[in-house]
Amino acid sequence: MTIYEFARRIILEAGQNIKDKLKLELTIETKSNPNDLVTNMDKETEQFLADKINQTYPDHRIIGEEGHGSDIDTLEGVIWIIDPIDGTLNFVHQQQNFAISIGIFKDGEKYAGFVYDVMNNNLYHAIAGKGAYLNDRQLATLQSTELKRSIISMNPNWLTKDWTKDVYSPIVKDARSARSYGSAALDFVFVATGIIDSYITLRLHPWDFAGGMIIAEETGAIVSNQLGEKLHPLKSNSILVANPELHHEILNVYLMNYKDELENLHQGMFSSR
Ligand code: 2AM
Ligand code: CA
Ligand code: CA
Ligand code: CA
Repeated sequence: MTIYEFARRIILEAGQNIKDKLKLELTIETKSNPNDLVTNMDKETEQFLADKINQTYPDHRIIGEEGHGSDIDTLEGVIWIIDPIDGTLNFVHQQQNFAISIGIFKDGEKYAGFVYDVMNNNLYHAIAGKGAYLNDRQLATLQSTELKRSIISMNPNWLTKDWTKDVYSPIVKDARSARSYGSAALDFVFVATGIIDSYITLRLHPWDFAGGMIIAEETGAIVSNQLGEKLHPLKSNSILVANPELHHEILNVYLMNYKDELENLHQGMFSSR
């Protein structure tokens, strides 16, 4: 079995575990603020995946949102970057619209990405260089779109803060429409399938973007930070993902008007993971 086949098997098992336990009562704790939640399912799912990986590949390394690999700062060998539940608020409030995300890197190179929309039984997956799939269907290369004919995804919170509303409201204003799904991993794969044309957000961690980035890039999406720079698999960053023409338009016609402000923001926000 390849690492890809193994990953596909355990992410489906992890999703089944979540479905099996959905009726049980959750233990919910807060993290950085009262709206930043973590449940026992987040922790149990990360531990389930880590145990499986450790049993089969003891030399692989694991980074997860809920605590695995917080000391990892180099890229050699095989690294699994895991978000056990992306969209925890959706999980708690809706019991849907969340995903398990896994990105696998070999010596710093993309190897495979998985985003599993558990409640819809939709597994988005890709091996780098071999195309992206939704279940058994290969995803088409993205068509170019202009902003005025595009649907973008953005958390409306960015439009409520004095220091970000000037940057982002012109983009929302000029787009055909905007959406907010509450799961970064799903936003990436929605760009990959063409459900949305761009996803724009100011702060993601490696586990939020690792799997989705690998899938989206296989459909021709451009994934960068909001200064147009490549993402590092171990570093938090801002995100701009879109088809190539739209990525160029949003970056150059909109974000670069706020280049100095965005540069200052990045210097302040991303000194650590
Ligand atoms: P999570 O559900 O795994 O925490 C929701 O707006 C999206 O942003 C989700 O993908 C969520 O991931 C992520 N997110 C939520 N809170 C965050 C925070 N404090 N910092 C960075 N990403 C966050
Ligand atoms: Ca979280
Ligand atoms: Ca996440
Ligand atoms: Ca999470």
